[in-house]
Amino acid sequence: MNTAAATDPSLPTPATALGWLHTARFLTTAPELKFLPPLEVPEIAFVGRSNAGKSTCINTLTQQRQLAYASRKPGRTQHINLFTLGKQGVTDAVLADLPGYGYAAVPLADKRRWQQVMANYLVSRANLTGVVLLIDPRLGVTELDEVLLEVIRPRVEEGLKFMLLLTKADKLTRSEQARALSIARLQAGGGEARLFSALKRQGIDELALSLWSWAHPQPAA
Ligand SMILES: Nc1nc2c(ncn2[C@@H]2O[C@H](COP(=O)(O)OP(=O)(O)OP(=O)(O)O)[C@@H](O)[C@H]2O)c(=O)[nH]1
Ligand SMILES: [Mg+2]
Repeated sequence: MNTAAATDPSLPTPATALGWLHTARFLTTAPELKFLPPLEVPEIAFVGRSNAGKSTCINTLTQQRQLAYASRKPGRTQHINLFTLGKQGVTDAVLADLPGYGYAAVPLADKRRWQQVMANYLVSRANLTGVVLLIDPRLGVTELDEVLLEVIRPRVEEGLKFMLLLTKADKLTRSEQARALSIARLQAGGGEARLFSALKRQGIDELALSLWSWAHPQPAA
C-alpha cells in the first residue's frame, strides 16, 4: 500500500503510526482552557457533536479500550481530556478529547458553557496543530458544526490542519458512504474528508498516518 515508505525512511508505515498512537497515556483533564498546562508539543483535537464517536475514535486509534471514556449516553465527555504520545516516554504530541455539543437534553446554560469552552480552546490553544471534526454522516454537518468551522477558519487559513471525519460509516451502505463523502469534501473547506468506522475498522490506517504527519511535519524538500 504505502510504497513511498519503502524508499523514504522519514515516512512512516501504518504500523509505525499506530505504534506511536498506542503509546497514548492520560495526561490531565480540565473543565476549560485556563486550567490546561501550556505545552510545546503539537496538539490534535477531536471535536464534534455529542455522540459523534470522538472518544471511541481515540480508543480505536490508540488501541486502548478505556483510554477515553466512550458511552451510549450522549454528553459523556464533559471536560477537555489530554493524552500524551511518544516513544521511550518522550512526549512528542498530545491528543485532546473535547466535550461534545448539540445534545438536546442538556440544560441551555450548560450548552452555552460548553460552546464557550470549545470556542475558547479552539481560538486560543497555542500549540493546537490539528483538528479532527467528527460528523455522524446520517446527520451531516449541523448548525453547531458550522459554527465550529467558522471559529477555526482563521486558524485553518494560517496553517492549522483540519479533517472532517465521517464516523459510524458502518451504518451506511456503500453508495450512501460515497454520497456522504462527496458532500463532506465540499464542506471541508480546505481540509480533507474521510470515512471512518471503529466497528468495521475502516479508515484507521489512513487516519493514523495523517495524525502522524500532522505531528511530525517534514521540512520542505
Ligand atoms: N456503529 C458504530 N457505533 C459507533 C462507532 N463509533 C462510536 N460508536 C458509538 O457511538 C456512541 C457514542 O460514542 P462516543 O465515542 O462516546 O461519542 P463522543 O463523541 O465521545 O460523545 P460525547 O463524549 O458525548 O461528546 C457509543 O455508543 C459508541 O459505541 C462506529 O464506528 N460505529
Ligand atoms: Mg466522548
